[in-house]
Amino acid sequence: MENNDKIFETKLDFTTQYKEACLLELGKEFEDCSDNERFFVLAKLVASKSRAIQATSHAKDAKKVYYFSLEFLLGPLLDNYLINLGVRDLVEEGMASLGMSLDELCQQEVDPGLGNGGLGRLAACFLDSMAHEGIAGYGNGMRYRYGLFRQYIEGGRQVERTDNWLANGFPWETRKDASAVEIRFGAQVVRHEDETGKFWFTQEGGEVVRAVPYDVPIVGFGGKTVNKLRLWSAEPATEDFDLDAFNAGDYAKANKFRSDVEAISTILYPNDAGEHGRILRLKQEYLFVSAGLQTILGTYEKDFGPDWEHLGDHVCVHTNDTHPAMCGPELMRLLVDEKGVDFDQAFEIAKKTVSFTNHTVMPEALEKWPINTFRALLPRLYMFIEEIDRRYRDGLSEKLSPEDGSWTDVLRNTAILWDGQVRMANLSIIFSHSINGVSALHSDILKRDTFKEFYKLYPEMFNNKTNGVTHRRFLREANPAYSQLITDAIGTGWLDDANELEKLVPFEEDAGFLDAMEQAKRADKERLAAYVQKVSGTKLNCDMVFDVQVKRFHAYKRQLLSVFKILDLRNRILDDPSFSPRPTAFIFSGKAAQSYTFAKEVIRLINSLADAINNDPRVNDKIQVAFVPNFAVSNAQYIYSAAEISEQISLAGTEASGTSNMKLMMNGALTLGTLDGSNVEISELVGPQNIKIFGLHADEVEAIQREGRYYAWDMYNADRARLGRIVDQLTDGTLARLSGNFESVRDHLMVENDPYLVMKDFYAYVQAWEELTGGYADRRAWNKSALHNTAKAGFFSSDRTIREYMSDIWHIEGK
Ligand code: DL6
Repeated sequence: MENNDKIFETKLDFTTQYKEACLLELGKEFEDCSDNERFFVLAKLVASKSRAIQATSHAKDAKKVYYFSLEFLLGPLLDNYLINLGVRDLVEEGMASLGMSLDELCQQEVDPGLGNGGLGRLAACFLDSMAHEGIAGYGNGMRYRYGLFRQYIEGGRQVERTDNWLANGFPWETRKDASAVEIRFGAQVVRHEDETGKFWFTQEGGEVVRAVPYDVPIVGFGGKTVNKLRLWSAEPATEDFDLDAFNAGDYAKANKFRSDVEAISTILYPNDAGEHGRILRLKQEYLFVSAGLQTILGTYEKDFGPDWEHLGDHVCVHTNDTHPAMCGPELMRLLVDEKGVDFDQAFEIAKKTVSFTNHTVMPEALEKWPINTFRALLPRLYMFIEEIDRRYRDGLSEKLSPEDGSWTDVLRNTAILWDGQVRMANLSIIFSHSINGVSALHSDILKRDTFKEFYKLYPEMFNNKTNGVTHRRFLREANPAYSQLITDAIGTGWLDDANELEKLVPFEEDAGFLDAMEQAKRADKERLAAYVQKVSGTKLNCDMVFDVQVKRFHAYKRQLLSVFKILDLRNRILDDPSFSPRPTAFIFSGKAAQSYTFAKEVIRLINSLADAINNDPRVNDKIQVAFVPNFAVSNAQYIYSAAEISEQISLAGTEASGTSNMKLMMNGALTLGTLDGSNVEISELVGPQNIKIFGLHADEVEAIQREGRYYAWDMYNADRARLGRIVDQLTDGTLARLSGNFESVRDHLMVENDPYLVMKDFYAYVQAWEELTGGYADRRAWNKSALHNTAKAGFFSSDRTIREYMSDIWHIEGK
């Protein structure tokens, strides 16, 4: 981009526009604005300039991709957009001339509370990459008033507080009242018939909600393409205020209708244990699906007229997991009821338009809704689902050969409606033309296990798209010092094309480069240590290895296995003070779902372990433990850049892909992992000398589970002195000082028979850790391996992943 194509031409141009914007936005001089106001004005200025680029980014007839996701874990945007627009240096200098540091200004930005975990962050990476690839790729999601929750640690426990992320406003969004649409719940379905016998249905009555969109610009690297993320908010569609109740002093009643409706977009993942929560969740899913599709059809009709037959040639609707599973039937409903398309044709159009990604093999995450709840809330939609399910059942017997098993057995696993439930994964598959997993191993498991009956019936629909992450955020932005080093060595081309990181390979023999890399890592470790001290009070020793496990807390991810290793090290140091493992700081971060008791107990366990170890002078010069509260995109960026070991230790066959493994390897951390998810592909790419793999393989896990012969007590009894001792320490007071023992964790292992085989993988894990850290003293060799990890990380850029979606699923060309 020439400088005069940029949003600010010179430093002076920037400061002039910025100061004017302060006056226009706030009626104040820059000097009189608070730091937060300064951030707000700058973000608004960048947003409005980005919107101007958006207006001319695509030809009218360009094929459009709509990425439907209940989560978009965006992270702070200002720094990222300045980088993508190519003006970060200029703005930094401009800010300095105004007496303020850009870094400090960026720290004013809060993480938008629009996501939760892996699938949500993946969606945000995909938005970045779609804009980078120059396609018209738009996000469609929900605008939650409150995020998941803010995590605090009190007495070692996770405490959840409201994430009021909108408290100071969100400068990136624009409310689009003119594009609001209506959504109807609980209507009466009325059948009409004319004298020729032609019939149709309408929906009458029920609760009508107004879905109002807020648009956020998505700025692609290079500043040529700006797309948008459309987020829906629920508001009452009709007069919502009960004046009589208000005048009678019943203010709650006066606002009841409004607050009932607004509840739909109040919070991400309402607790769906009870009927109320379930209805709210279903409303949320339907609202963003229907509102998004209504907009899509409106735009299409404006561009192409009512040529519905060719919708799938111009529009792709991609569904991120099962939350948007209603896209298929809702698209049919809109086409049939509102556009007059024939039922069979509408099904063909929906199938051609919609595609689906699965992100988990955990059974509890494969959504199901009680038919009664579903039908009462969405009666007309349900009619489409029921009819398609009926036709699927009808057609099945012809497709089955004798070796496929019985018709009933296949239906038991593949029908949409079964056992009083609407099964959203089956709904997604039956209404899509493509289903993909997110790593090679995961896609294989989908074919041979999770969806094996579907795979037999429709093998051509199944494909793999190994995840990726945006290296511009997770390397360039997260790790400025290392990025500068990379750019000095190989130029800036890697920002545009991550495969260029491969050009770093020759530097693996360059002692000067490796030393500089070590210095950059040291500075990143110090930056993280300062942050950890501020937020948790733990003072990390930067001479230690920084060994990191950051991700959601879940039993299958086996943070508990890390605890076992750390306790084992502690015990061995105490038993034999001459035992000298490589001094290591173990750093954890992540949230547990509010209702997931076991995962919350593991968080408490880690904090208790930190308390026991960090305060014990017999061990704390050899090991330390830190828990970083409130894991979010913003603080994750400090952690990834400072990490030296990346712990990826889920039980083989359980983690769909993982993406922290990619972010960490990019930043030169060496993976210590099982052959699970995309660790398998990382291992193939970097080679065995640059990764440490241990533990059971997925087929071995399957065999153990199939045979049912694993018995946790045998493990315990076979090694009471070491493994058994660790189990005992969960309940014998060793870790109880902060807030008591850990009976339920012990029961998970000994009563529930260690479902994620922690004890089975324990020895291999400790040995692998010792071998890996044993190599740390040879700084040259370690740094060489670390650099090799960065050099091979190009494959894990989400640009590559998106290009694969474009060519194989969406059939769309990029720039
Ligand atoms: O595909 C993104 C991400 C994977 O990397 C993780 O392995 C997987 O656990 C995660 N899944 C979710 C929740 N799934 N559901 N439903 O975020 O997806």
